[in-house]
Amino acid sequence: MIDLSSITTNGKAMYLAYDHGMEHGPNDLPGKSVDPEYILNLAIQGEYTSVILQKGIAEKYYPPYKNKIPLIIKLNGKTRLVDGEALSVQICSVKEAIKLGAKAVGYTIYAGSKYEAVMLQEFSKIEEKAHREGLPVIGWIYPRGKEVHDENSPEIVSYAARIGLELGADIVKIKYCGSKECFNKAVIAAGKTKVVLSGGAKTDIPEDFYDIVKNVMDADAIGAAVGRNVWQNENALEISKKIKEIIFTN
Ligand code: FBP
Repeated sequence: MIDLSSITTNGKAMYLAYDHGMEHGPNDLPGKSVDPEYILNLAIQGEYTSVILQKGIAEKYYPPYKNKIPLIIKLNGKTRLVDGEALSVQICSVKEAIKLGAKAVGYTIYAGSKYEAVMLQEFSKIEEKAHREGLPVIGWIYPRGKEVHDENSPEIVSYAARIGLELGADIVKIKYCGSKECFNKAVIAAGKTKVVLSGGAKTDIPEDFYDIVKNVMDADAIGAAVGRNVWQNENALEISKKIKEIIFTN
């Protein structure tokens, strides 16, 4: 088993996700959140167990923060400017990620897309290389495609979790399926692969998001990777502290 201690604290994970500039575009980065330095400082002050970046931001902004907050590099990416079935290809190697200071790597698989074979294969190769170096691999498993009618349905979320286990991911990052009970089924389906929540779009009020985090922790997830629900809010630090309290002392 790969050691997860460099990206967890007491076995719990609280990741600040910030790959949205590529995935969604800067419209999703309001106010101060467009500045990577603001995010890195927030990750430190909010005592996240890691920050998730794409390689470009890591290269230009991460060096002064290297010993202050662990880094997870997302190895693939896509923009929202392409129509049709989702394909996210590798844009950073494991070697490059290690050079940039990554303590773990992540990769998104759109299971159900007509291109899923490309992503399954790339993921496997990445995993082999990362594990050889002792680096944990996190699978963002997001079923998406013609046959996936509701990517938040309990069945699909459990399926995503199971894909992570079958592929050998150390951690699987999955969407919320609506309740503690269905999320627990997904955690069970993931077996020895650890599960973190993929935060999702900003909720109307932070309390609704706290309830989601509470439910996933009650469902035996190890934590959450959160982006928009934190830094799209003006009081991002306060929200981070609350999330931390739920993850670590729930
Ligand atoms: P959020 O907490 O903002 O949902 O971030 C999690 C994440 O997986 C990001 O890493 C990624 O950029 C984004 O969601 C992708 O969201 P989607 O493809 O569902 O729009």
